[in-house]
Amino acid sequence: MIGGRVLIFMHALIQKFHQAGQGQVFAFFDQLDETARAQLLAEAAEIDLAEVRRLTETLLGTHGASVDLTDLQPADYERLPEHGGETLAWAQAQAAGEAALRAGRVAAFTVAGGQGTRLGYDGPKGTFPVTPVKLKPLFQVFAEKLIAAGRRYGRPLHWFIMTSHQNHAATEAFFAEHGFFGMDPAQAHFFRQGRMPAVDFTGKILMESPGHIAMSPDGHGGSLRALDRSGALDLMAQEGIDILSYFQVDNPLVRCIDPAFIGWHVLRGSEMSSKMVPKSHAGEKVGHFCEQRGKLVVVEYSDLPKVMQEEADEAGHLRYLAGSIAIHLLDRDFIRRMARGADGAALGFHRADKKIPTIDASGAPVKPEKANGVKFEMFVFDALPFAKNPVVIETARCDDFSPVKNAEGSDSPQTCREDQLRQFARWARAAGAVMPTDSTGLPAVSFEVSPLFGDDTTSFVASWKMLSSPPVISEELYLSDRT
Ligand code: UD2
Repeated sequence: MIGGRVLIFMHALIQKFHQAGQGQVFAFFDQLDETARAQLLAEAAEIDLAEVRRLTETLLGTHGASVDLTDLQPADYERLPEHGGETLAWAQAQAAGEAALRAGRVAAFTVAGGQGTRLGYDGPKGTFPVTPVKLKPLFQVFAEKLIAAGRRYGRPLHWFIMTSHQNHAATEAFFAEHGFFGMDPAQAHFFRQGRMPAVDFTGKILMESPGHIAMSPDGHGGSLRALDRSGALDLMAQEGIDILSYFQVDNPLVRCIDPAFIGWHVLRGSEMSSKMVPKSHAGEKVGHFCEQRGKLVVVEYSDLPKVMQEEADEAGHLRYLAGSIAIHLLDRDFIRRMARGADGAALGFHRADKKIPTIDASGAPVKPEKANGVKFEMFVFDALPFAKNPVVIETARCDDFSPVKNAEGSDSPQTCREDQLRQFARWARAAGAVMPTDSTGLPAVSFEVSPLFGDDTTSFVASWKMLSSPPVISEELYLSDRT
């Protein structure tokens, strides 16, 4: 039985869609059973029709050429000491970051709502087995890094994980099945990101089936709204946490908690900070840190013309060298401001033309062979121009970035496995172990180090020295938790 209030809500909602010229969403409503009707109404209620209209008006006419490239300059960044940065400033940053961590001001945040289509892996990407010996899933690598950081600074870290509608239940179940990888379950917080409807090229909302709207995740930029809506920001406030360490689910090398980075952010009074690596080649598929009329912006590789990507200075160095590897720090109050669009500070949407499975006028499924519509996504780095005192620091690629994106070739499970092996080999050599490698630093043996044994050179060497008889690394070896 449908109650009177529900009926009024239902009619009002359907009428709003008709008035907005989106009546097709309910074309098959009368043929649906009660459960399916309720589901469709719930999906429709998620949609902000005014937002869809605005996006249709602003983005659909332009065929995606909406990125403003005028007055772009390469952005400045803090160089590592080995590339000319000031050793003292880095040491001060390290100390300030450690103090913030000891004071419990920092939490970790992973965006894990993407669909991992390029990898061709069925399941939440964070469950992908990634390490060279133990085949630990990505989520376990991050969990252990966070436990290690919690022990080091005497403050267990909270970890926020953004999922999508599609992978939320599977992600939560995976953590439960694996005992949260040793983390206190009370420290791990999962929430779903928002969704946006896909539209055809005239702005009509597409249906995936007669009872379902074609909805898709609203991009990692949707994380700012989702952090607010889910109560994550309130929890941070309660716990005295004001800085969020943001990273992507696809990168097991990331230093989830990096004291020097945190220190730069704190000492500069920055509201949002980012890490860069010098691009490996002109066309590397990363964003470009640029300055535009006094603001820091990131221009995605697909939006920066090839001539600019390849532009070099007199010495032959790439001008647009600073690649964004999607590692950021964000202040809690800044996230809230962006999420609520306070003072006009709000993320814009990008359009992506896609083949979107839909239905025809009779309700029969249509599998398009070319792009038939548009998905709308927000990007988190678009928050940078709104941030006060944003700072970009350089990081060593080999210690922070080796993502798993493609099934084969670059950024694949194999390149990532090899980069992990090289890192473990560097640490072992720094501790004095004999470790034969090839000219790229790749060891001949399979060797894996638990983050609980060591997660950087200093912690590895300290643990190694405490071993009563350090092993000879001549065959497959796994160094587990020292405690
Ligand atoms: C991203 C950056 C690129 C570079 C690169 C580094 C964009 C547009 N580009 O490229 O500049 O920094 O990463 O690896 O971001 N995600 C969600 N919800 C969504 C969409 C994505 O949580 O709706 C997550 C996803 O799970 C992943 C991350 O965001 O952790 C990156 O997503 P991607 O794989 O689409 O980004 P990519 O590789 O195109």
